[in-house]
Amino acid sequence: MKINFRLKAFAVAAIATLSGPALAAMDGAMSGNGELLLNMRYYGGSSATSGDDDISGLFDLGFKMNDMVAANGQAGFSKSWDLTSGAYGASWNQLMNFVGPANAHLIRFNVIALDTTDLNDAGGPRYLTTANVDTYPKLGNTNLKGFVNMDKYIEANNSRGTHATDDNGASVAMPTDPSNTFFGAINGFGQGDTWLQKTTADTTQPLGTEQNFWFLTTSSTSALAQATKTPFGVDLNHDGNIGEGEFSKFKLTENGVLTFTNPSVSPIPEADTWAMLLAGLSMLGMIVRRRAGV
Ligand SMILES: [Ca+2]
Ligand SMILES: [Ca+2]
Ligand SMILES: [Ca+2]
Repeated sequence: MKINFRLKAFAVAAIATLSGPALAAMDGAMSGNGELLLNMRYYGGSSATSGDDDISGLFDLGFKMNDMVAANGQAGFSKSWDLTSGAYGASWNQLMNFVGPANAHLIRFNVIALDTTDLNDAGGPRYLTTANVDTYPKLGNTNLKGFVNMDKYIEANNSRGTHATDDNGASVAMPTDPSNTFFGAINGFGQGDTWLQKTTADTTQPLGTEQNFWFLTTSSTSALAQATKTPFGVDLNHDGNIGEGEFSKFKLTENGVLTFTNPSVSPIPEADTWAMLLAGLSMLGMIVRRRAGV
């Protein structure tokens, strides 16, 4: 499939060259290696799309899916983003001022990355998403392939806000903005929280929440089989699973700081390490005693 992928990448590059300088700064699903994208959304009142009290924001984090996947399992790996300045600042301020301090705790966020190339191959389509569950709920390969329409939201936003002028920019949208730009009505129906009702888990949480992060891909070409769902984390106790205290975390604060953190190895030796140390010491003692002829 490597050759196939290269051909596809070449075709994409050729098209971009033909159509002049590309404004698109967010790498979406067709890039084969999408960037991490932060979504924020606030729905006022009882409707996500009416009342003129709804807003969403989309921030291009400028970090690629493949780099993120490579960092999975690396103890102590972390990254952080300041959303209050540079190409992000205007969108951050617009969204926070619109919502107001009293309702800031109702803003929800998720982080995603998309790759839909080789859609019909096992392990072809790949997605990263926050989902604050320790065990991912049932998710079939068919549902996962349905994530494909999430890319319409990225395409629709790629010429808006500072995405148009900066490698890693930001934009905000309201229900009155062009179709698909608003997180609450992507592709004209449903909402972004559950990726058009396909993720089977809620991928957004309120600001301040430490969210788990997941790598999702198709397990096989069987439509009915369960998708492969891999949590980001570090297997600190080497039991082959990511359990309590071992999950990587995405967190966005009301101050505009987004962090991703892998758990790090504890500097304090664990019980079995102490036991080994003691065993070593007592063995040394025996050797010393034997040499001394005690
Ligand atoms: Ca509303
Ligand atoms: Ca970018
Ligand atoms: Ca473990």
